[in-house]
Amino acid sequence: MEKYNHKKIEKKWQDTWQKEGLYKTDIHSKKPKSFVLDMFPYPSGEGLHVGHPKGYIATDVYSRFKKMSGFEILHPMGWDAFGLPAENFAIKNKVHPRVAVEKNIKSFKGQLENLGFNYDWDHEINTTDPEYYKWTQWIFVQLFKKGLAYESHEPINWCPSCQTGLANEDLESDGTCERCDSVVEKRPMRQWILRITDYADRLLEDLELLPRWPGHIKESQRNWIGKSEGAELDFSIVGSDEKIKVFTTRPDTLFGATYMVLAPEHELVHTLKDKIENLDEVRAYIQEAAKKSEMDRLDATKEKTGFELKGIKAINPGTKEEIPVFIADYVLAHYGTGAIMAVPAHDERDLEFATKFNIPVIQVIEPETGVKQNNPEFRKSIVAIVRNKKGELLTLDWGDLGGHLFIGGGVDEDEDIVAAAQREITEETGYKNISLVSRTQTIHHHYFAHSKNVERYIHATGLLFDLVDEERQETALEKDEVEKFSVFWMPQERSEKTVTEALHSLVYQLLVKKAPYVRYGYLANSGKFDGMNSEEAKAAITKTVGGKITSTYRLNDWVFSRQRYWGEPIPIIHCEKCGPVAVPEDQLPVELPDVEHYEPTGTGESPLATIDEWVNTTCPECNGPGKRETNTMPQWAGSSWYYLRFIDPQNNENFVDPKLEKKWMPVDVYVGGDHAVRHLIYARFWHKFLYDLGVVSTKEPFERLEFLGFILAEDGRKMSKRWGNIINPDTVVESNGADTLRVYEMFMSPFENTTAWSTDGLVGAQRFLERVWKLHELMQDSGNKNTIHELHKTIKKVGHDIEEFKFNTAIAQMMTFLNTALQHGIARDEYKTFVQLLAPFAPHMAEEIWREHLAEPSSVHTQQWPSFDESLLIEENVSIAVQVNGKLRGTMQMATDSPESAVIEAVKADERLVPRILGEPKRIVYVPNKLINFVL
Ligand code: ANZ
Ligand code: ZN
Repeated sequence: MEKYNHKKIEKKWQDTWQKEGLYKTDIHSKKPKSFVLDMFPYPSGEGLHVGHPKGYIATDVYSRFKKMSGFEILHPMGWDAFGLPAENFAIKNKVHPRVAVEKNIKSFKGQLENLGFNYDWDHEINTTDPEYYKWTQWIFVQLFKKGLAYESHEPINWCPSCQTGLANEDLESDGTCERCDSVVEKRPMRQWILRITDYADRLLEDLELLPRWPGHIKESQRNWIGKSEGAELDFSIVGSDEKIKVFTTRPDTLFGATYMVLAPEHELVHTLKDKIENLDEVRAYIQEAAKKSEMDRLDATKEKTGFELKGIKAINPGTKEEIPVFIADYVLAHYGTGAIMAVPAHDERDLEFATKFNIPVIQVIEPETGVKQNNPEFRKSIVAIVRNKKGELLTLDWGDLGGHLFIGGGVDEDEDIVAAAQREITEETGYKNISLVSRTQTIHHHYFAHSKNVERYIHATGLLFDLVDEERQETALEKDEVEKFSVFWMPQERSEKTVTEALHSLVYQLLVKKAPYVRYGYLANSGKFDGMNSEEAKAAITKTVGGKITSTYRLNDWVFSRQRYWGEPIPIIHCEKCGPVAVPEDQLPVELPDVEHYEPTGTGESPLATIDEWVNTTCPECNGPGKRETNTMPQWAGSSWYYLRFIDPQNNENFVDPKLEKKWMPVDVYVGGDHAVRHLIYARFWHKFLYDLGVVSTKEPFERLEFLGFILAEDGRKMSKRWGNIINPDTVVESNGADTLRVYEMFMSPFENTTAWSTDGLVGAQRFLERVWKLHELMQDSGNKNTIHELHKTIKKVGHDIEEFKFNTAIAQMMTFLNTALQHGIARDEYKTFVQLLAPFAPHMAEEIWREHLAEPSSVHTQQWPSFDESLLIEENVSIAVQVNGKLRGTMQMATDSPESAVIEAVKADERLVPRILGEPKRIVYVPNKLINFVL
């Protein structure tokens, strides 16, 4: 028999499949459907490296398996080809982006075809094709008509190097441009914005409808949406009808609001300018703030800055007192209402600011610690921290009784709290001369006192003392109690880690670290609300002052326009009389005109703005003169709905035929390894919008999501031109074959893991295939029972594992089978079955063996997936060692996985063993399939 030679077979079968139309999807088929989707690629000029196809191989294996299992499959491929990278590539290489994209698509397609994928190219789409973006524009028009697309002039992210506005989603976590790493500025400019925040709640809640999405992806989406529940409260301004609306998560702290802060961009700063006495200062500060990135503004390590708006006072609606109003850049314009009530006693940023500007700090929340007990005894107590001149703190080590604590004790009836603390300190440590530095308010502490076996609820007060001198007296406690603990001076940082008990560590935080108390508790200094718990007080205070319970989101509306050439034109005409008007639907698409220079203008205008004959048009409403919108859509527009177009890419009347949409949606499995947040949030948003329009039938587009791990270079780094470590799949296909590459990438590690490429691993995959090839020579007339048994196990496991995206263990099982077959021989029928199992992974080799070696008439890829026989899965007997008190007394033949009771029964029925096991055993130890031990 000829040696396995991938070069001879791979191209041959690719051509045959193509000719036979093997992978045509019958979109109207009556079979159950399976829509298997990859995150479609952006056809860059660099082509694919071996990491890229990993997901495509997985969907190819999966969809081949589904097809063999009786499903009609839709497994399409297309191109996400608008956007900055294509444009930058084109500018750099001095070719028109359209030409560059066409060329790149051609080479991508060639690379993919080399790998033997089962795409039906009749369903190919390209987001830059006017017939495609006509519908992207159509969706925009619908958004516009529903008020979900609006113009805004607010400052947005501007990348000075890419010369375009960017959405928050386009920034790295440090706030720089994801494309070029430039520091992004805030620049006020005219923008189109999509009101994605209207969908924030549903984007969040409907994650519950997605049990087959990985938890970490749902978590990233939740964090990105960042829902905060709280209230909006209005503060009036003295001598003005204007009000300052704040968003707060802590309306319970209202009585502690001793000042307010507006974001520098807040419009009230402008509205109130005539009253502001220090307007020059304020204006200069506003300009400074505009230059800072959001990350800088949020950076907690930077000193807080701001200016008081002199001449302006607000009224705290709780206390009715006048409080000052500041502008400061730690308040962001785009979060909540862009204004806050500041409560320095209970918020870190506010405390830092208040300390710097000498603003009063009023405690309004008494802290609560510990776990509430059922039937507690009430007490008053103190926690005292004594600090020496070296800054060390006095601690007691209670060992097993309570670990490390500061000094604690009860307060006697009528006893003064400070006196009680001094008494305890002297009693327990002997130190006499101390002076009070500071104290906390009442802390509500719940605990169970183990030593006394009682439940306690205490009102504790924390006190910090400085040690005046070392003078000590005999401790007053009886001797046996003294020995329960030892006294230590501990460096401050160490005590922070060592004293972990809730109450004591809180006292340390409040007094030594001077941290504000930021959690919930009981109200104080809050008039009639005193004594209420935070939870109740939030509702009660909001109601009393006429506020409103609301939520706010970290998610901002989607900045949707780019000042660049290579994108979908936004289908809007500006008319002096009618304002912005949508291009009538029958005039879509608005085609991207050819320009001489598609480089960004740098003025904040798109290059389209220079083409007068394109810009000047008539207003569809009044027939007066109108000007076309010259901004284009961001890269993420076309990919927000492309899966729908895959179903029905040629449709001229509709973006998808409604019947076909009902039949094929949702996507059954969606596979990708990037865009955990951005693309998936945008697509879910558009889908929900289309659902509301009644033009799609499902609430969510992607039923199941499989997230893949990347392939790194052999050196463990990312594959990149910069490191010169890129491996091109074409080279691997040439040297080892597509089937080898496919099997290797599926076998290298669990699908979701990121793994380094290994040439040894690749060679291992090739050996496996070569051995499969040679099985033919071992074919015998009749089946061997070991081989049959292993085969049925393999059918079961491979099918199950492919369904679960556990490709590596599926292949491992095929390897096990191969060994069994090599050892015991294989009959033709078993070989046939095995080749069917292999077919999704190594489609070329499987087809060659199937049609050429086994002379089967039709393609292996159209065969029914093999079924397994449960009865053949049962293992042969196993031999179980029978022990008495650990000594071997015999062996038993039992069916594999027999339950303990069956083994005991069999032992008791065995005449040879009975005399050895007299009497009832005390204990029986059973190790399934191995041994049973009777302990007498
Ligand atoms: C008063 C208050 C008292 C607050 C207190 C906190 C603690 P999260 O949880 O992240 O949603 N805030 C509101 N809008 C802001 C803005 N535009 N820029 C900066 N900070 C803003 O944060 C909500 C809290 O952050 C709000 O609740 C507000 O401060 C502040 F003891 O109001 B809080
Ligand atoms: Zn940039």
